[in-house]
Amino acid sequence: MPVRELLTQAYADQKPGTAGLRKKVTVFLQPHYLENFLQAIFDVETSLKASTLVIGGDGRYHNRVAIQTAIAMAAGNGIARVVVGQGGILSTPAASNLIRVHNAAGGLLFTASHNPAGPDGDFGIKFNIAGGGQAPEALTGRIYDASKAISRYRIYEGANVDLDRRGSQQLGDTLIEVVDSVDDYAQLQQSLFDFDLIRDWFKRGGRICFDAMHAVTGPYAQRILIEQLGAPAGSIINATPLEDFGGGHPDPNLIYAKHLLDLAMSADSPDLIAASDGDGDRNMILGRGLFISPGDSLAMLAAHLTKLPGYKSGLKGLARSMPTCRAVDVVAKALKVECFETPTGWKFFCNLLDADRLTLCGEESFGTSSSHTREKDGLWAVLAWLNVLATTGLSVQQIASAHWLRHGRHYYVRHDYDELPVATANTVVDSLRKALPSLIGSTHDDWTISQADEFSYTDPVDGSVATGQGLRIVFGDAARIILRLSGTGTEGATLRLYLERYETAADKLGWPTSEALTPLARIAGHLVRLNELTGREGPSVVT
Ligand code: G16
Repeated sequence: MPVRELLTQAYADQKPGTAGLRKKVTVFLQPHYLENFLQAIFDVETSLKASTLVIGGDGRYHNRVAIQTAIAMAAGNGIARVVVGQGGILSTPAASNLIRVHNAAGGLLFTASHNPAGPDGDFGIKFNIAGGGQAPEALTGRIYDASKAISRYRIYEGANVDLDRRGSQQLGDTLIEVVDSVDDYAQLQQSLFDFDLIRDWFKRGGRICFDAMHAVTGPYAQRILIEQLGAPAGSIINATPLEDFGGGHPDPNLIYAKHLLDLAMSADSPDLIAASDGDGDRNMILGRGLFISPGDSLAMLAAHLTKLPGYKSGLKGLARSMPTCRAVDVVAKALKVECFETPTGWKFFCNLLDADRLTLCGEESFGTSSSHTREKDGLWAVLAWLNVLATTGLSVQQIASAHWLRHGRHYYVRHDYDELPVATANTVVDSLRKALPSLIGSTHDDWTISQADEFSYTDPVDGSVATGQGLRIVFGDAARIILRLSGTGTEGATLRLYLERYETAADKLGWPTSEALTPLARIAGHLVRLNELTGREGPSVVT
């Protein structure tokens, strides 16, 4: 019998973080490490057996090997049907969409998102559920518990599926279908945006530079931007997906994609400059002469969204994660639609999307998406901006200036302290948590602290409660300082400090962001004492 049950011993460190299990490749190379975690998923999510499972990854080092293992284990566990992206490639939003298109019971996504790849880089697994969203915490908790108790796993021995040939193959009782990685995703985007109008915009000389960062979005951008929308051939850079992402860090922000900021500031800047990350769910947006922060991008898209074909019927609601700046709240108020503040992690939006209470949502970590899928969607955001430019006939700069004049401007920055000893990170959080009650009512410069607490969230749909979701110091509408522990690092602990300042007066809308936030950074220095308690001179990364 090719299906065998093999004995194994559990690993204790398979607790999924904000977006699945992320570890160094070397950790995943330990004997049975991947198999144990996959078996925990198959043991817990029994609905997979009679149904379809979608499998794909962002093409990073170890992707193909892991996908062969996952297919062999799906066959070993009697899954009825597996749909896998050709070459093992599926961007995260494309995989979420495929789960929906095929009415699958779930999907296995092999990615460590924006983290570097290669033999010394990172690897990861995300389990998405029926409907396409990330597994909720209760489920990942059960998978983690099962992973600690594993003593055997089931695998179809000797399987070697041809991942490059589209079509069906049989593995025991399991049907394996290799599908085009882009088709369904491109079709979905076409149903949401005015492709004719965008094509005309390119014909009239509109220019884009999209950086695929040698990661998964290359083939998606090539098909949609070049082949379907007629953007000039040179509009995509770093378009070829590479196993090590070309040695780069496919995290589109002002540090790792500084060349895009330089391009935006140059005399030859295209109208729209954009990038996506390793697995295609993040986006970065720049216009001629300016960077649009993720929170601003969310707010500006919210203000224009109903002009786009897929959203003409109106907005059900808007949402942002707690540390994301409150620009979208101002738009929601003006549009008289509900605005939700959720913990960090896309899964928190999914319940609201499934309950039809949300149309658009986003996070400060360069994630934006809508009700069309259950993951953040990098190329979707780029297409939405293109469609807004084509529909309004305005430039990014004009859209931003008019937006700030009408709604005010939220200056925003994030300071990351990476790879801290876990105990040090906990000391910083614990000492601020203790100090919070005494801060309420105190005044710093011209700002008075109106609220200081630890964010917890009661899901409006199912009533579940998420506690310990970040510490916040709120100065009314004027400013916020937020501190939270990242859930996606693979080494030590990462602390994130977020600074937000709101201005409405016309003469205060054009400051450089770093200048606008200098006083708040000084106040955060006193209150949070990050440098003092970590012994660092400053953050590792400022975005
Ligand atoms: C993941 C999650 C996002 C989250 C981000 C950052 O994104 O899907 O919801 O905002 O991590 O999380 P943290 O601040 O905890 O590191 P991705 O793109 O890494 O999958």
